[in-house]
Amino acid sequence: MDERAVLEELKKYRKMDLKYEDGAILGSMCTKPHPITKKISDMFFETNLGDPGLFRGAKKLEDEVINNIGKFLNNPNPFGYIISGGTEANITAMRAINNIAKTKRKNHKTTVIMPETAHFSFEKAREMMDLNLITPPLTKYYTMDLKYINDFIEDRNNKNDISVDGIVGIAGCTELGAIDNIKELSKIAEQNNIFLHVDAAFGGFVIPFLDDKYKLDNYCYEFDFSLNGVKSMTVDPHKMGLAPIPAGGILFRDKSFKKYLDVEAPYLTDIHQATIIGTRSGVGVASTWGVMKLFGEEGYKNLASECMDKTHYLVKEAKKLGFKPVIDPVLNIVALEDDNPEETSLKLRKMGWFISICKCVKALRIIVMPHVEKEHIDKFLGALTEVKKN
Ligand code: EBR
Repeated sequence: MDERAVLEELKKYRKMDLKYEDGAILGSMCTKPHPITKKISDMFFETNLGDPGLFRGAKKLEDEVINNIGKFLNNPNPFGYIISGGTEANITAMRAINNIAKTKRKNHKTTVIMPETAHFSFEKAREMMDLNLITPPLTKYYTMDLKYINDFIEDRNNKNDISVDGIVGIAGCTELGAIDNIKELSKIAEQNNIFLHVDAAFGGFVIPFLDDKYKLDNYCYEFDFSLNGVKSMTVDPHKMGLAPIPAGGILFRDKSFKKYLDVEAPYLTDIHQATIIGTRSGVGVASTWGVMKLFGEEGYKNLASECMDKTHYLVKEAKKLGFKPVIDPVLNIVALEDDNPEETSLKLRKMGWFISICKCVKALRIIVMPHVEKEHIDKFLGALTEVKKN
């Protein structure tokens, strides 16, 4: 095939894809990347951070991006990487917890407490590392029950039983946007010398920029490295950071955690490699750097406010039509109660609307990403009303 024919053929496939700007994608945490990232992707498309000595500029950018993200997460001295996504970031944190646990005790199954609302990437980590996952009950706000955790740890300590190695708190859970009480989890983690990982894959680029007027009394919005117990955090530029895929982020409190991730990599320019993925593109790094410089704090604040305003609009209009949100919106995620979410979402899909459903509660889930406009919300609610009538 000649070049023109190849491109023409590819266009046919691309046409089959949904487009964010059409507003039918209502269940995704990704969105249309900022336009500047097209030019940046072009500039960095052949870079490979798997061998950083060859791409020193891209590597320097990665260090700068990690520092820049660290700044808005109150960590002046972070260590980390821009990797393939939140899945890899969470598995990386579990690797660190598992390897730290192994230095302390042999023949011990690494035990990690995390909520039922945790993303399924932790299930992959459990399977890979044979972790023992403990899931405390949820409060009515869909956060982890702190009393259960305290009692569980105390009970283990009293019995001199296998101790807890890690706790995972979620800052913006996938299904509902709820934020665990990271401040209290941090205290528990510090008191008991437990590693606390925060999954802020979604919330990491929202919560720091959230105006106080959107904050609810029932949640604690402190979630970052200013809390001493927090040792690592997932924060994804390819979600609310407007970077193109792949750009997930993993940050550790400092470089002392690197040794728990490093494997020897004798044939590379750097003789150790800490990331799970070997060969990895520098596009996400450079794009994240670019959007963050262009947008600045002000830009992300405006973005968070716009999404939250549209979220409240959706809830208000949905209520008028008789739909009930599971919780008041904590972030730009809405879950509407539904007696048969599987069936409703399938019917909506047939009408061209792509929402998702919750697992922890019977509900339809809508993520009000930057590409979702009020006119899309109106049309969607019209379609939902029609589906529920029939
Ligand atoms: C949702 C990702 C998603 C994206 C879903 C697009 C549907 C789409 N969530 O069409 C948390 C709190 C998440 C999450 C993904 C991940 C994994 C980790 N933590 O590997 O980048 O909500 O998909 O992130 P990933």
